[in-house]
Amino acid sequence: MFTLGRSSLFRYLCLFAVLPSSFCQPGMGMLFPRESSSREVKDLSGLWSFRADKSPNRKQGFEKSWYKSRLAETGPVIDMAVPASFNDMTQDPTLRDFIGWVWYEREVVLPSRWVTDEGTRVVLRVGSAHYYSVVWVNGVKVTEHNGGHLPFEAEIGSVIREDPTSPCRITIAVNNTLTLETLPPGTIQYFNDPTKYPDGFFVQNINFDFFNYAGIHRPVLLYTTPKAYVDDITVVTDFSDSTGLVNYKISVQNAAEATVKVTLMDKDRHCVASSNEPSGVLKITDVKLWWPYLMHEKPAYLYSLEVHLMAADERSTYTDVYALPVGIRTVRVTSSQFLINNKPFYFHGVNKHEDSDIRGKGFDWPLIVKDFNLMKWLGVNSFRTSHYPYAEEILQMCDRHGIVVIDECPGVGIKDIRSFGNASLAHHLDVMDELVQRDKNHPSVVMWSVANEPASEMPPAELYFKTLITHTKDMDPTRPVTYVTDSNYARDRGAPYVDVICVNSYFSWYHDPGHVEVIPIQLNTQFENWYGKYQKPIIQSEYGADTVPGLHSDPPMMFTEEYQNVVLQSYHNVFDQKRKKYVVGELIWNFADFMTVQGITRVVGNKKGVFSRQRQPKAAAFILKERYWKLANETGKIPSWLKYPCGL
Ligand code: GCB
Repeated sequence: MFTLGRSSLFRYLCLFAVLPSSFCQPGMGMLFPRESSSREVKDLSGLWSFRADKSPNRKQGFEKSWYKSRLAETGPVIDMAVPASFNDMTQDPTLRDFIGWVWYEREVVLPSRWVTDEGTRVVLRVGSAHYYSVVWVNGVKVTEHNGGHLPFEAEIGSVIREDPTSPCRITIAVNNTLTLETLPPGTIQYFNDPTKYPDGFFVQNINFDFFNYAGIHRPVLLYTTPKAYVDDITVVTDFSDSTGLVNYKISVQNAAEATVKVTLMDKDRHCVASSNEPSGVLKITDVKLWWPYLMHEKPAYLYSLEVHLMAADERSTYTDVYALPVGIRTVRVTSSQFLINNKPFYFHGVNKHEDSDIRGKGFDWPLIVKDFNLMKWLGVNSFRTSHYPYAEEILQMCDRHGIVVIDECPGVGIKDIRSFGNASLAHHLDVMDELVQRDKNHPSVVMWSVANEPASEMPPAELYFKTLITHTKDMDPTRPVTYVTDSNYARDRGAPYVDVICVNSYFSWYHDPGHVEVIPIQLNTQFENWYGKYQKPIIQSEYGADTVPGLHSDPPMMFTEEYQNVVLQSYHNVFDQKRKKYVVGELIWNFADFMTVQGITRVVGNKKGVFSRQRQPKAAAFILKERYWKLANETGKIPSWLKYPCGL
């Protein structure tokens, strides 16, 4: 372990090599804010003031500079929970379906040291806000962000120091309008016929099947670091026989001179490797690998990479400490297998949504804990973050529990040819950069998904996906890249570039409704065609049937629990033939029922969950549970202590 008093600092600085100047790259890091001996975190979850800008052009807030004074002084405000979607919080239908700018405000009292100590950076971090955000502190704009599912930050030290006596007033304006260039895309359509529509009537058209919940969806945090600080850590792991290898790279900001000490600790807090270099390879003898849940007796082993920075500038010296959980594992793909730690891995999992009653897409610990318990009960070893990046805290849970993740960006509903243009591609590349930057160090993340069901048959899709996938692989050569297709194998233009074919199909539902007898033939044809053309491993990334809990019929009819059962079983029979060959996974659509826009095919939301929206099982949950535990027995190793899969 590595602790130093101030007195030994100078000696310490001399002991370690001074870092080369190339070591200090422009600040690009997005390390998750963690408390340490040098960092404090203040969570601003709770009640914020809220005001939707219902002016006809939705711009009154900007025209009247609502950020300049307290929001309550600009007009009526209501209490709003953060994090949460605002849509389902009130009885006001115009707020539920509101499109445009909404304004949030919170006043925070800061510890005086944060305000007075020039050697402390104070950072404001928004976990996510959907979709476009502008942020002010005490009336001064500190940042804006384009995109609804990833974090963004601003250093606010200089602003709060302007008037150390005033409280820190944070104003965040969020706009949920989607355009052809947002991810997901959408368009606004006005209806001007006064014989049919009220004045100013418009709708937002989307091509994706979930409600466009909006607001501040994830925690807003304030955190501190010393002025010179650990800005980023990149870890890539490998192993050879029983030796684990951790390739690491640390970047530091604001340090004229800096030294680092890097220590890898095991679970018992024993140091297993260390270094004084900003980048290098740590070697771990008798390594304990990170294994997925149900694949090993002791899954999800995490080491802790502890980075201790000692830095100085002309004014002062700084110490920064950051601890990153590290799981040592490899991922590789052959023409017919998905390998984790060189062993074939079969995805038996779910597709999820961040979605629940009242909260919408708001981050909620009780819901997360419940969902992980349900997933473990089901025997799930993996999920896809359909159709956007999930909260970092969820990925941390996956790291800790061994749940494997296909990490999907919000490229869903790209159906309009105008969304394949340069501006869209540029934004999509930026979002992939942000996603990889945020999630690169999670052992649970084994694959990037750059999109879901784009119109991949359109001619511009080829260059679009070639660019997107090549770029993602350049950023992270260690993970396979895919996008999820529902296109015909012969017309799909992106498949040549992916590492794994992910296919969605809904036989006997959207095609041949009511005819479950077509499933064996059509599913078999689907697999043979894709494999025949591409010789790449295939994941059935969606399949399922809408089911209203409590509806029954025998013989089975659509929307009943019996029908969902038969659809699942018919798919499973084919999976069992193909998984011995090249099918490497099956992900049910969906883990739980979720909210969608209103429409004639949705009865208060999509009902393809094996759990209801309130997380109660439908009959299909028991079929899936039996199957997943059987698969785990066949393809993995159920830990002997896990006789009754329940509590975390
Ligand atoms: C799909 C989509 C998913 C939908 C699902 C359905 O192919 O990827 O977002 O919710 O089908 O139920 O229609």
